Amino acid sequence: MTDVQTTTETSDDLTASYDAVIVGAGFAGMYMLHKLRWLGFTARVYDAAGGVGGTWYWNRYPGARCDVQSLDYSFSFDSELEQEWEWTEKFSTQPEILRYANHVADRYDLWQDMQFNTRIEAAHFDEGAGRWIVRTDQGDVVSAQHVVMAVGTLSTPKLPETPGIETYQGETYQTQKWPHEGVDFTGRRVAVIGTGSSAIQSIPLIAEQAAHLTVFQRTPNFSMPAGNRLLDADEVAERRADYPAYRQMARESFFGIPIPGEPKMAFEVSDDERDATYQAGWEAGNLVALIGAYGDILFDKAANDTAAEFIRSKIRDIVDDPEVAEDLCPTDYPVGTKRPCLDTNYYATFNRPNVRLVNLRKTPITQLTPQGIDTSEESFEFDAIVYATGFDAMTGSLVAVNVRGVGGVELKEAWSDGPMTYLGLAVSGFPNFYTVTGPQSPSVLSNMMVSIEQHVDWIADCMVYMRDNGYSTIECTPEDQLAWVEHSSELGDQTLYPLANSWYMGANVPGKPRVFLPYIGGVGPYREKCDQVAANGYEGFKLA
Ligand code: N01
Repeated sequence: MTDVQTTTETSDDLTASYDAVIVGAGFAGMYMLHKLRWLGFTARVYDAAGGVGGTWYWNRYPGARCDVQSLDYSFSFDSELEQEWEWTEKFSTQPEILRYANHVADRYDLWQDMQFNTRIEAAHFDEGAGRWIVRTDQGDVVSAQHVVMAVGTLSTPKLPETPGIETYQGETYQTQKWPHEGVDFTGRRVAVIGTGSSAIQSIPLIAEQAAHLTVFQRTPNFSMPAGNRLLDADEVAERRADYPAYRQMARESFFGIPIPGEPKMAFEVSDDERDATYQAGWEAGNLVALIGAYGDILFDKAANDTAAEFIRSKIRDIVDDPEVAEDLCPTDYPVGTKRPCLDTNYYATFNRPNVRLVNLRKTPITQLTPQGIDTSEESFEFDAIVYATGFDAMTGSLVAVNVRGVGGVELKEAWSDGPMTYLGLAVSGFPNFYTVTGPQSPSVLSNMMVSIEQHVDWIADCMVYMRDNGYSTIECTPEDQLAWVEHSSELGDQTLYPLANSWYMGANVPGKPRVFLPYIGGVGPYREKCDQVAANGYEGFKLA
């Protein structure tokens, strides 16, 4: 393979030329392609996967489903699409979402401009031409005026750094790259490492199949029942009739999911009223029902404690063995500051005789062996190990590409102390380069569909503005970028998020700078800011 660090392609190597190269064929890349083509631009999408869907292409583990409700987690850009697609469950399964992604690709005839099994290795900005030269691992070298990174926020899987990991001889699986044909754990002794969203969804189903399941938990998570069910025809009809107004509320909301009314503060109400609100939130099966129940839960530790204690009391009610229940209770970070989870029978699974919880805070893993896993107290043997150990979130897939901007500066170097963006959309020194749902945008703190559509629309409008006004490059200024990064970080510091060792803080990847990665100003206000920037002739950008 060519050394991506040193190669600089010339225009003689080019195999094609586009207005835009789009990296990633998930929902962001698909909509970007559709929108740009509709506006008369040429564009090509590349994806390392064998098909569309992004995260929903890869994460096929048992129980994988979206924990934003189907009627919210779908495109709003075309009312016909919105009206014709039939979601079957409150929370869609991964296969159903993947069918939807394929339907979108068919419906808008996206396939002809998408190239799969192709990884973008490098993108270098040619200052003389004012264009990007993009190279794939399949030998394509293409030129593009714009590069749109639609790479996803949770798409670079992360394995543990455990000694001996390569010596284990049994079967290994990663939730983030699950085999397409599925896995049959019947009769097998299985380990799951990790207790984040992916583990919490898959553990109950693996437990039903396996002869024995051992769950290795480093940090317990707050999870609430999903209350999944089939959608009923009346509620679907009602939503369809009201979709335009509902979508508008979502766009103006804090999380990209409408929550009716202005929340009170937790201590403005009596203990009984608060408990009743939390109980209703627990039964609602809605990711933000509890953390959004009061306006101060993500900002005030005492308020947060009331919600956290409510969930801990539920865990203690559900789990029979008091010691296991205590091990499952998160105590060292505020609820909501690690991504909360929705589950189906997660805590109850630990009442099964074939399931054991190993608390790694008490007995850490010391090594993997050819047969299994050693902790400080015990040696375990397994037929299969499932790694549900997460991702190098938000920046991992952006810096994995050898992106070089003005002066040959590499994105990875520019971000060595943490990502620097303007609006989570653009990076100083990297003209005509856009990050869909990038760091310092609401992104992972929002309904991704709402944020994806907002970014794609903004980028497309920007490209039209450039075309109409005869500009060939756009680049944010370092001053405006710094001001945005500082603003984003100041907002983050006003919340409880920095108190957790979460992937939101980059804390799950050794050596990654500890900074709060998403923007917590809310989807609605953030959109207003982006619109204002555009309305003011792309304030904060240099156009040339
Ligand atoms: O990953 P995670 P995920 N030894 O990072 C543990 C989205 N998502 O794939 O917390 C032992 O949450 C780690 O422990 P700790 C969603 O945004 C959405 O589950 O670092 N354990 C943690 O328990 C989610 O947040 C959906 O101490 C180790 C786990 O592995 C995000 O994706 C479904 C370890 C990783 O949890 C990521 O979720 C699934 C080690 N060396 C995912 N290293 C839905 O919409 C890591 N861990 C439903």
